[in-house]
Amino acid sequence: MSAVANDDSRALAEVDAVVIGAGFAGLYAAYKLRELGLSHRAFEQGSDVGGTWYWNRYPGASSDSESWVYSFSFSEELEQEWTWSSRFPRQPEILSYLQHVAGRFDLRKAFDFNTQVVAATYDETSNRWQVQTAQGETVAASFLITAVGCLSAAQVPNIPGREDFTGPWYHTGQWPHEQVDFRGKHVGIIGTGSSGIQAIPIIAGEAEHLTVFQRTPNFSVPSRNAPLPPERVAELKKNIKAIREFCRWSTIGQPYDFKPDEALKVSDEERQRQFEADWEKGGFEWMFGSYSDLVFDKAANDYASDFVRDKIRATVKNPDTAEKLLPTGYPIATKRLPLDSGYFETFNRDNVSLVDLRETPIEAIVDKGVRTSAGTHELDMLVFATGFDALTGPLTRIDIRGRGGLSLKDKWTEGPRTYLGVASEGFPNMFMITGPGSPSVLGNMPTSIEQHVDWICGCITHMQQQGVSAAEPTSKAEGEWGAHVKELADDTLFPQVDSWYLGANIPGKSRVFLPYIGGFGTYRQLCNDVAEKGYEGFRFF
Ligand code: NA7
Repeated sequence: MSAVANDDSRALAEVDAVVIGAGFAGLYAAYKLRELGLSHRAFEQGSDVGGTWYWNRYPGASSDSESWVYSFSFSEELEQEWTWSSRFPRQPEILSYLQHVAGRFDLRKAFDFNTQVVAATYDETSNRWQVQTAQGETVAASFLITAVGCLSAAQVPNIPGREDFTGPWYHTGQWPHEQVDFRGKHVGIIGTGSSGIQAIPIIAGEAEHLTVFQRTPNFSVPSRNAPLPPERVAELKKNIKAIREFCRWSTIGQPYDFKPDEALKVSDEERQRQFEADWEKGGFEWMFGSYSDLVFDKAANDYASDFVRDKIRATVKNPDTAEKLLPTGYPIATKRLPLDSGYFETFNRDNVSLVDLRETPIEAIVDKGVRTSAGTHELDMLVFATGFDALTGPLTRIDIRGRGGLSLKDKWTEGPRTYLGVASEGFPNMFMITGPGSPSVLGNMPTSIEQHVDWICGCITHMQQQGVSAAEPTSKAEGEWGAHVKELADDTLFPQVDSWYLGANIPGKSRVFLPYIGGFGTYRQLCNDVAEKGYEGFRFF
């Protein structure tokens, strides 16, 4: 490894590390690699930094984590100088933040933008990754660090006739940079996950008419987003160190955690009082700062599910529409719980109609709209809020080949196999930031990302100290980790519903619970223990 990072590593054909992606993960990886004195190059498909927040520019796009923790903690100066305007930051503000970070720490110089990595092949004789870009360059690197995001492979469903639609259409995860003007238009939106639920109220406020095509009714909790007054900002900045430390060891990386009480052990009155009080606070805390049995016990979860269903009935004026919007048949939060700003209220507007696809399925997209079994809904524009090939998709769409030409995609046919969600047997020196098998999407992403990058850099430092050039998890460690991830998920209610957590939204994808659900703090401790034992579970050569 080179002792000193090259100041202008952009020109190098051989570096210590290649990073893929310029979101939170790629930026922090580039920062840390430079700190370690490792030469590196980084590639990003977009024209600038931002990752998720570069691509997801749809109206209403917002983080569901509170702004003061949806940010980096590695620099106290950064924490103190940046001021968030609201509780839940919106896409433009997060993008500005990441642009600020890139500028402040001079991180852009590591990146080639508008450059897509299409393949990475491990060369066993040189212990080097050969990383190929669509632009025709090949770079050799000792380490391959993927910072490709968990929700970056957009999924446009293969509905017959999609190409026949004559109006403009968009996927929320690949939104154009220029403003999309919905005024005077009849707009259709397919999908009522987090993205749809954020976008629908805003589009409804602009469009002549909005038709919402709903396949599975979703639970949603009010975000109660609001501007942050200066005194609150000052208080947060004063206490930020303690807040961050709490997040690091909490269940979902957030500044709150499950209560010690159980929903099944308190009286009906107490439970109702608590649900109501938390509902007024808004945010994920309603669920994940609530009773500790909600995600484990169906009867406990039923109380929470019933509470939200009652709220929907009380909000939506038309009883038929309310009935169609009611999520039934699965426990709340087992599909990713959205936060909303007036989602259910939107269905009280005269210019919004709801199509229940369980009653009248889509048959085809036609030139002028969407045809269901009940007839054609004429549309000028169509929005796909149809989600992503989560966690594995961003990795398997790159042709990654490890020892003996083993393809990652082939290895993961029956579901991803990783050790700690950070490495995979057969792929030496490939480190995945928030890969499948790590907590990742089950909480606050920047908390997960910083922990992973720090841990990966710790492992690389260990290798330098030991004078070894390659690290790879053992088959035993990987097998045990996979079994542990599955066992933890099976103890919860999560596997009871088809969701992207299980890959169930992608035709043909194996049904495997993808993230580690044992909690951010527990996972952090496990990773620390592995490191303390000389990176137990890895073989070095
Ligand atoms: P999600 O949560 O995967 O939601 C996708 C939505 O699109 C969901 O309502 C799906 O219904 C619906 N969908 C998908 N394919 C179809 C077809 N073919 N026909 C009709 N409806 C369809 O994606 P989001 O972008 O909202 O959120 C992803 C994450 O990004 C989010 O959770 C945050 O972590 C950030 P289904 O439920 O499958 O019946």
